[in-house]
Parts: sequence; C-alpha cells; structure tokens
Amino acid sequence: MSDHCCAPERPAGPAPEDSSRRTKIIPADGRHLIEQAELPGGSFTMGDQHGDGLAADGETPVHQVTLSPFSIDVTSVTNADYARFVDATGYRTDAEMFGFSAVFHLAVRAKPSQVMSNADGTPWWIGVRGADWRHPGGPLSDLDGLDDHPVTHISWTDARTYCRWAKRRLPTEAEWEYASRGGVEGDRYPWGDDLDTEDWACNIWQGTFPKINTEQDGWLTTAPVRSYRPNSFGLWQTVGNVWEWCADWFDPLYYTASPGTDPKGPPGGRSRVLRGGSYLCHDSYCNRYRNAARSSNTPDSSMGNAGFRTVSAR
Ligand SMILES: [Ca+2]
Ligand SMILES: [Ca+2]
Ligand SMILES: [Cu+2]
Repeated sequence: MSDHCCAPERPAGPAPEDSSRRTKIIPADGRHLIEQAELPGGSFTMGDQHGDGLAADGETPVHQVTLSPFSIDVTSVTNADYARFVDATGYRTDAEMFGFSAVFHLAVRAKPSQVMSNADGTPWWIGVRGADWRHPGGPLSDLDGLDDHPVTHISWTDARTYCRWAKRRLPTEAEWEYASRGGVEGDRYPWGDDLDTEDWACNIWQGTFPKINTEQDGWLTTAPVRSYRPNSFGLWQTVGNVWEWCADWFDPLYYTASPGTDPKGPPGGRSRVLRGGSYLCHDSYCNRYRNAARSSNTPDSSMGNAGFRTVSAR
C-alpha cells in the first residue's frame, strides 16, 4: 500500500506481547452519545460514475445496491467519545501496544530520539514512538483543545472494540457510501459534483503536497467534527478530515461479484476498507476525497488521519 498517501501500513514484525487483550470482554453497558441519522434503507448506485478512480482501487463496475434500514453517526467518533470508552474499560489501543504510530511529518511533536524512519515510498509519514490517540503528534503533543476533533491513531481493531462496548458496529462499505451520498444519485462529493475552491466544503490539502499547505480550508490536520456543512442525510465530513474504517475486508475486485442486497464484503482478506479520504488528500496525487473512493489498510495499522463512525448493530 506504499502508493496510498493516506494509509501507511504498520510494518511487519512481532505482535505486541499482551495477546490476552484480544479476548478481553468489554463491558456491555457502554454509552454512545453521538447523534445518529436514521436511514430508511433503499437502493442506490454504488461506485464511480465519473472515471475518477484508479483502476487498482476497484471503484467500478458501478452497480445497484439495496440496503436494509440502519442508523449512522452524524459525525466521526471524537477524542472525548473515545476517552469515555477508555476510561470505562482501560482499553489500550494498538498504537499503545506497539509503542508507535504514523504521524504526518509536519505534525510531528517528538524528541529526535522518538522519531523512527520514514515509511517506504511515503516519506511524509513518520513512525513516532509514543504517538497514539492521546498524543496525535507524538509524546510532546496532547489533546488540549481537541475534544471535538475526530479520534485518530485508531486501528480497525480499536474501532471495532469501541463499537462492541457502545453496542454499535462499523458500517459496511456499502452503508458508508450510501450514507455519504445523502440520497443524491451519482454525485462525486456529498454536496455535488464540484469543489468550490473559494469556499471549501471539506478538509483536504491546499498547496503543494507534502511540504506546503496553505490551509485555505482552515486546517493543516484535523478539524472539529462539525465543521463545514452536513450532507442531506445530516452527516458531517464523510469526505475529508479523517479516513473512516469500514467493517469489510478490502478486495479491488469485489464489485464484480458483490451481492445486490446488503453486501458485507469478501469473506477474508489482509486489509480492511477505509473510506472518505483525509486532510492529506490533494488531487495532485490522491483524489480519494470522494463518495466512491476506496482505500484500505491492515487491521492493526494506525495513523494520524484515520478514525471511524458507527452504525446501529444488527
Ligand atoms: Ca486542510
Ligand atoms: Ca471523513
Ligand atoms: Cu488521499
């Protein structure tokens, strides 16, 4: 995945020692305080109708999908939300267990001794020891003023564990795209087909990636979850800000054979779907800040530009 600007993979290596965490029973009395949109279900056209996507991402063939009703969070899970979960359970995230996470180079707040080597092929991603959800830039950073920003440095496993506590689940990839489209057929973005570069509707990158960000949209890294405007389903920032984990395994060929009703992804794989792009997206090299765009990463990977939102448990 080294060509994926937005999803540096956790390097192969020994797993952290405490494997018991994997089977820890998370108390079932969790509380999930994020406002949700109740969606009636129905049919929509899934995939890229504009020819925007890279063939390798598998955004086509365009196909009809019918979904059962579900509710979905109007925002991604915030630092304050995740803190409530951790306070209640003592859960330790993958980034904490491995001892490091991936931080965008301009966001690093760490001593030189805490800075590891760059990710292969993506020199703007730095492995930082002590970077985790409470320290998004590294050990010299904290969450001051970031309560209402999306939680980051959350692996797929960390996201799913939150969901179990909150009696929620991760959206399927089809649910995510349906929700992001807001009931509008075929559009490139949640608000339409065009980017207004005078009045930004999402948090991506302006300037020259990866060195100069003019921050015309207001933000170098994360923005508060209720920034810009919600789509017609009431969802904020599906596109841009942070990538959002979905439940499905990723397979670029999945759309060629996926079921037409409530598709749940392939039966197995090595990486999990990520949707929506992030504050690092820029069409000079990565235009995945679109409804149809697909990416993925291994389930234990974490980085400063990926989080999640949840849907109603089945
Ligand atoms: Ca930005
Ligand atoms: Ca997003
Ligand atoms: Cu991107």
